[in-house]
Amino acid sequence: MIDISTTIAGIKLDSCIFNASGPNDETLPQLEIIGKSKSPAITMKSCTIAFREGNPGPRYADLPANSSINSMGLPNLGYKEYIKFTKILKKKYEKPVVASICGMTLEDNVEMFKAFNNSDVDIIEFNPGSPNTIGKPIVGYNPIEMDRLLAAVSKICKKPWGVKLPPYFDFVHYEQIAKVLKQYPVKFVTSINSVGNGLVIDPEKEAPAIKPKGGFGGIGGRLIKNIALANVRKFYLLFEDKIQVIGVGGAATGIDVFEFILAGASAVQIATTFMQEGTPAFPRLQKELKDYMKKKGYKTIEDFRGKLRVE
Ligand code: RRO
Repeated sequence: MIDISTTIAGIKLDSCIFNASGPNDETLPQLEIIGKSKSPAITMKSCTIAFREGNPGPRYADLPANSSINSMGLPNLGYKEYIKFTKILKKKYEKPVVASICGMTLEDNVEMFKAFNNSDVDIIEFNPGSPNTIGKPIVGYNPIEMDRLLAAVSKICKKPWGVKLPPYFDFVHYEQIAKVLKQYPVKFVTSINSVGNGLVIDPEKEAPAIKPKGGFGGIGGRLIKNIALANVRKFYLLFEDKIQVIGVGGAATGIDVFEFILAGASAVQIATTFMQEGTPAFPRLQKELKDYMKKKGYKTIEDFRGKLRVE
């Protein structure tokens, strides 16, 4: 028997492959589809204090080779709805529910974290890194601001929580952010958010593929897999397993998932793959991962997690 279960922030997941916050997890019917699927957890769209329409469309485009660009602009129903949804989801589906909090200000984040303490949510992913909120910088690139936010949140949050990070490219930046994160009771990081402010051009139309922000948007999927793997690996090494790493960014096959785990990930989320393939992606990736593990002679993900052979 090959066991691909994992434990994130002390919460057991039957499989290490679940949905990322973002695609098709904004409304209750969408979340119920995830509830009924083979995803071992239900992750919800990042929420704000109040309902947000998001950016004008088109705001998402598929790109060739399992990739994507988006500038959704944080469309969501407001956090109170997600607290209600969690109650319903927990009753109907026996799986952990993951909330994603993405407040516009420190005060907003404090209000939401307080409210989620008294909810049925199992895990909270704090998302200070959206690349698409017009007029807002990617907070994850500012260690001073991150420190201020994490100090406030850690005083309040009673649930197991972690931080969704934007991609880093320079070793100095990894070290700066890891130093901040290590000071707080952060159980995991989720790496990476989309690669911010890419540009996709349609040469026929001589226009960008999406409308908001003059066409600039977050790149996701296979195009960013190697950046995601590097981020997982670097944080795995810097945290020495004291803070877990959830990998996300371009996992489209079970072998991709294997690579993320080899780099050090304790679980892998899917975003573009889920967007493009829907719920059949979960059993497919599970089977592909199990088949590859069998071929390699591994029985659990701990047999090879982090054990990238580096000379
Ligand atoms: O809603 C979005 O535009 C969005 C968010 Br909050 C995020 O964290 N990452 C992303 O690619 N898009």
